[in-house]
Amino acid sequence: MQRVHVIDSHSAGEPTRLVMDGFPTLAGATMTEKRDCLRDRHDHWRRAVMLEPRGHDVLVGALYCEPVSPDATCGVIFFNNAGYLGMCGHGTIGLVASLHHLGHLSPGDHRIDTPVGQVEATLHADGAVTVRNVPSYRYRRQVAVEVPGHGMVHGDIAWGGNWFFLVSDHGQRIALDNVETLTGYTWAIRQALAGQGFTGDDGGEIDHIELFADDDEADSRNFVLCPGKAYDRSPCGTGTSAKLACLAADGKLAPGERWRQASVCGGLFEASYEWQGDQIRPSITGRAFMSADSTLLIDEQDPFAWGIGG
Ligand code: PYC
Repeated sequence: MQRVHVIDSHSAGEPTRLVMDGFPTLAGATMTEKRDCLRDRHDHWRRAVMLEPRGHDVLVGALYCEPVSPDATCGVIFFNNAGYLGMCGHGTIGLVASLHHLGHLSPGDHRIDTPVGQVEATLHADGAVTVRNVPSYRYRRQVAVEVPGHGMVHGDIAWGGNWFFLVSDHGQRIALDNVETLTGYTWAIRQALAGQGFTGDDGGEIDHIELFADDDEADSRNFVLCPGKAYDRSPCGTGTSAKLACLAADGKLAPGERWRQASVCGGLFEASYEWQGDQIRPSITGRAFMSADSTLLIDEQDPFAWGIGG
């Protein structure tokens, strides 16, 4: 029997499963090498904790790692039902709150190594967490994509730790009772982007699609489709970073000015940015709540020990 110690939490409704112990030791001197080792040699461990019968499509996994930088508190590798994420904002908030819950981390500033660079996280005295994300930027503005069944859709391509396609002029109703339609619409956009050869400037797949609408209480409400076809219950930390990069590039939000991003579920992240050269450093603040401290059991006799599908 294999045992995996996990802490489950959610940040503005989006779940994070933090793997503390039980995964194989990963080879590599950088977080990218460690992520590649997990993906190429041990991916069945991701599937075991993310997929049914132990996991589900909405869950994001965070593997707690030793840091690779001398000044970092820890490292982390994020993944989901479909594969690996570069960074994850809600997941970093969950990671920090979970480590605090375990007594591994105190309020204050911490550096965390990820495969796409080091981020900074501040655990505040009231339990809120601010993540100072990796440098973010808009790559292309108002790209036109022909989406079968929907006609021409225009959106920005931006990096916030993952690649996003951000659409404001979509004519869709962003509401919880409309998520099936929104999922179909954004999935069609994602397939059209891939089919027509649109990528990030590093050739990376644009695997997050983000729709925006006005909101009565926040500056904006979003719907974010994640790579495995689940939608983000939170406002999405990396998606909010991509949004800030577009707002900054358009001169619509000043450095230090607050942006309140609501999700389709009504959860909220507060954000702001500072310039770093021609890119921005976004800061995203939110809270996570603990939902379980468990030991997952993986029985080699179980035909579904390593997950269903994936
Ligand atoms: O918060 O960055 C985020 C995120 C990415 C995918 C799901 N949540």
